[in-house]
Amino acid sequence: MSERPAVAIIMGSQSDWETMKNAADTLDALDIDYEARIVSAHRTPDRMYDFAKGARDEGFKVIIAGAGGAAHLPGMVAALTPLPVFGVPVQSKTMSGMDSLYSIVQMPAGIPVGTLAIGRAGAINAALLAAAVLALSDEDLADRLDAYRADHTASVAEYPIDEAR
Ligand code: RP5
Repeated sequence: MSERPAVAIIMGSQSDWETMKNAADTLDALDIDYEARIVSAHRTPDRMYDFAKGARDEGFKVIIAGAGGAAHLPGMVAALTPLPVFGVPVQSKTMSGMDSLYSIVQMPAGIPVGTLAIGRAGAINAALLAAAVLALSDEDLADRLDAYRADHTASVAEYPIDEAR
């Protein structure tokens, strides 16, 4: 039997996938298995409860949860599982994601959600944080993460160029 993925990427809606796919692409680049699921706190609360309660037994080690608007998914899931939860505020149309950010970031003491930036940057960094957590007990992954970071550094030119030319 093949091992279950270590990372779960969950999101409140299909419409969040455009953002959360950036997390998936980053995990792909690091050769980390993941499973992506739509789990809505308010539209599929039973699915959310079952997922969160069973996540550790399913073999997941880290959960990346993206949601927008009244984004209670990451906090609700964090309340139901001991696994680390990284929350990604999805950029909403009405408030540009500030509603999502505030909904996720201000958890009362006792139930943490590691909150990332709004949108694409947050999704990518959530994946990199998940990788860093998993790399603590996986030397091969630690090497891949070092290489990824070295590539990132190498991609930055020392001098700016005039792109209009
Ligand atoms: C939230 O409502 C989702 O996380 C999504 O960001 C937002 C809008 O959802 P849709 O109306 O596009 O399904 O639950």
